[in-house]
Amino acid sequence: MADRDEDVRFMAAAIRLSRWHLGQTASNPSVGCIIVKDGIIVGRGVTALSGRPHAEPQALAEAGEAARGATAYVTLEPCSHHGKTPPCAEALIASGVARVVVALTDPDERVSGRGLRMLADAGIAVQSGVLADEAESQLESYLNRQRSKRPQVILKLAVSADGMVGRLGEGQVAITGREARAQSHVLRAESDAILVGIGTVLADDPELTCRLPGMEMRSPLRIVLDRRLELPLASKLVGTIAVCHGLLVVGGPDADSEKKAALEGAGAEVIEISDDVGKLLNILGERGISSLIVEGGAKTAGRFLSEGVVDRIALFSSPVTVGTGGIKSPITEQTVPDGFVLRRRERLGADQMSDYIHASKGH
Ligand code: AOF
Ligand code: ZN
Repeated sequence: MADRDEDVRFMAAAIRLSRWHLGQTASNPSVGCIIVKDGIIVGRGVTALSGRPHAEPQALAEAGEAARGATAYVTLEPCSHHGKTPPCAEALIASGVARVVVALTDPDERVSGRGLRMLADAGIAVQSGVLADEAESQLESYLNRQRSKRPQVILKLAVSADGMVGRLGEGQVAITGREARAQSHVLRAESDAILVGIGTVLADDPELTCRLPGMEMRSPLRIVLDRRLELPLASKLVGTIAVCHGLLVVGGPDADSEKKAALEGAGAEVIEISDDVGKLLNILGERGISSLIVEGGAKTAGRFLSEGVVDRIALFSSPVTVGTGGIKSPITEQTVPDGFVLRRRERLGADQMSDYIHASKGH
């Protein structure tokens, strides 16, 4: 018997479970699946690291025979295509589950409704749309890529009380505190890629990894816009290639071949494209990158904003004052561009984080 409260409760649990691998499953979305028999969870699965196996076969394996007659809660429609693994809809049918509850249909053109139809044709009771809004915000970067073929671009800025992002010639200036830093590392852990301009690398020598205790392996793909391939081999970005998810250096078409060979020798991937943000986003979308943090500096941030490709802004504001020699932020809380709507504001120690989504790109 379908019980609306129970459906909402277990779907909420499946959505919480799916968050665990957010940012770790490209090009796949991180999906959660829970199998429930007589009100008890008998199986749980979340899309595995790197995207396979999918959530459902893992939850079914845990449930074993208990899946017979049970209800499966899945945050995204089970797939119907023979990809690198057999269709999850088939696995659900074979397991003998009586009912499948889904939050969202899968916009992937290989699926889009076929998974639900396969289940219904096999005599399984199917319901979709349970906690759809919550699942949509959990899967928003994947949905964004399915729609635009590009990653969701998240501009992350830490701005001082006097509207600065740093100070000229001083390397990294502490603008936000410990809590805000931890939050920005959670954002890194949950995103597929992170990008900076070469100016920031030369000034700050950032690592761009996730350094939360126990989550060090969750660093995103790091990307540097570096037209002339000036990235030093002694930089932290190059020095950490072996322990991270890689480093992509985006050079211009006339980049020096010796510098390219040296970077490749150090383990970086170098691509050469014309100075075109849109083109880079298309390439990242094709590679299955669903979320990209743009983390600096002011010039790169300004560029992504003026090209109109920013989908989301994570704006950290601090009470610290930078004063003379400050590098001006392209935006502050007072000058967020038209079209962005605030969807969350959080106090983090002495700082504040505002999460803005572009009205035309949100859900
Ligand atoms: C599911 N369960 O846990 C996930 C699904 O390349 P493949 O074969 O792994 O297929 C990728 C597609 O599978 C992806 O675009 C999306 O449509 C779906 N993801 N489906 O049934 C899952 N992660
Ligand atoms: Zn599947």
